[in-house]
Formats: sequence, structure tokens, C-alpha cells
Amino acid sequence: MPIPESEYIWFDGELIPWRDAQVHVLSHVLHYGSSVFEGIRCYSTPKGPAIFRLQPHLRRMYDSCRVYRMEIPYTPEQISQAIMATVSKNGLESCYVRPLVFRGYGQLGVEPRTCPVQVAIAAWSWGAYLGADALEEGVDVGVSSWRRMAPDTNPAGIKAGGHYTNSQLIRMEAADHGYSEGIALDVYGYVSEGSGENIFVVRDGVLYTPSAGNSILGGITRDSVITLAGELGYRVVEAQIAREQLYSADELFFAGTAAEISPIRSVDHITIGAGRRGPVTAALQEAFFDIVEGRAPDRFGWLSLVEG
Ligand code: PPE
Repeated sequence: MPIPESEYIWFDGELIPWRDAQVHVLSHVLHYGSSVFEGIRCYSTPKGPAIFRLQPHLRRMYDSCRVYRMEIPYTPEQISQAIMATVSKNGLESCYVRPLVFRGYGQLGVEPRTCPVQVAIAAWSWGAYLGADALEEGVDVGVSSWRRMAPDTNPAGIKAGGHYTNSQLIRMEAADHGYSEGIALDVYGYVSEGSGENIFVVRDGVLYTPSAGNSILGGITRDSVITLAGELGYRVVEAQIAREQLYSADELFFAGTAAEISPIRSVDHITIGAGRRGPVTAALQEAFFDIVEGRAPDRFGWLSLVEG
């Protein structure tokens, strides 16, 4: 689906018309994937639009840039204000915010450090990531033949543009097999994550999820699920998960900004649990949406109201 256009994009310090936010074809990022990005949701609440977990997202963006030696020419405070301005100037309520830091036009060749570091922030309405009924009905997925990258290759815990060539292979293979999403194993054969989401296994009321050592992107939704599960009295274990544990789970679900908390109803055509959203997934979804949509108190300080 084409991106629903908003009016403005924040580009290198100012809000400019959406269509004017352009780069040169010889920009470093186009050739070598030299970018870092974030995906942040903004929810409509009775007090107005509110950004979900802005600080952890910014922290991950600056951490990702540190690894790739990209110096962001703005402070986190400036980026945070730019995100707020992008949402409010576009008159958006519930939306998806995409900050992007990239190496621009200057030099080609893989040593990138003479190229300028540029920053863009866009926001648009992005509905259900895994299909219209995903949150309630669950999705059908398959284990991918593509693995996540080995630990000492591309740093999987860093949200860099180039790493998403791996995600694209996983996602295209899944689509070609008729699945909504693929689950990638790590280089040792343990469960890692989806092309754009972390994964949780529920068995006998305990939640299991792969750890940082399984080539995952440490998701902010994953972290939120761990917090909410603890509050609801579920034990959460970060563990090495074998492929067969997927098939014998009582419940499985994905967690990610775009996908939110999405139940998985089958893996490789094997029905998971009762083949529909299970009670633990439902309880976590309810707790999550009650906070982000402002029905329950923001007891963890997760929301930043958009002023103006
Ligand atoms: N793993 C990967 C590989 C990933 O891309 C995401 C987010 C996650 C885990 C979950 O992280 P978090 O969003 O912090 O909970 N994927 C983003 C990009 C999706 C896209 O298609 O683009 C997202 O959900 O915003």
C-alpha cells in the first residue's frame, strides 16, 4: 500500500513540504545502506496525541549511530522537539513516526565518514501492519530458510537500514509461501525473531522470549510486554528457544511498534494452541492498549503528550 502522504517532513532542521524531501542518487545511504532509523507510534488519547516511549526510541537511535560512527548533528532534545512538531504540524492524531539518520551525498566508497549525516522525520497514518484482522484473529507464519545475521557480522541489536536487506528476504519468502510473516532462526538454529517484530512463546502460563544473544533487535514493545507481563503476574524468561517449542506453545505472539501485539495462530501450517488469540495474549493486549489509548493511568511514564 502506498504511504498515505502527510503535509510536512522535518528535513535537516526544518519542516518542508512532503514532496520536497529529496536526496541525490549518489547519496551514500542508497548504495551501502548507511542509515539508522526508528519506528515510533503516536496514539490518540483523551488528552490528545501521545508518543509512546519516546526516550527509549531516541536512546536506541543514538546508540545505533554510535556503533556506525554517525554523529547526529542535533541533540536528543532537538530531535524530540522535531518529532513533536512533525506530528502536530501535520495535524495527526494516531500515527507512525519514522526518524531517519543517513549518510548523504559527498563521497562513494565504503569508508563513509566524509559524507554529511542528515536527519529526516516523517509521520503518517499506519494501520494494522500484519493485516486488518491480525490483532484479533492472529496470523499464519512460517519459519524462514533465511537466518538472522551471526553476532559478529551485522550487529542485529542495532537498527540500521542495511540490516533490513535480511528482513526483506525473510518477508518476501514468507509472502511467497502465503504467510503474513516469517520467523527467522539465529545462526545456531535457535528462534530469533520476525522480519520486523520480536516473538514470545507462552507455555503453562510462562512467557519465553529470545535474548540479546539470539541476534534480535531489542524491541521497545518487547520491553513493554515484559513489564506488563510482570505486573499481571506472569513469569518471563529470556531463553534459547528451539524451533519445536514454537509448535508446542499454548500461545505465540509478535511484539513490535508497527505490529503491536499480534497473535500467531499457525506456524508452518501447524495450529498453535486453540488456533486463535489465547488468554495471555489477550490480557497483554488489553493492558497495552488501555495505557496507550489513555483508558488506564500511564503508570510507567510511557506517554509524551504532543503539545501545540
Ligand atoms: N525486530 C525487528 C527486526 C524490527 O524491525 C522491529 C521493529 C522489532 C524487532 C521490534 O522493535 P520495537 O518496534 O522497538 O518494538 N520493526 C519496525 C519496522 C517495521 C517496518 O516494516 O519498517 C517497527 O515495528 O516500527
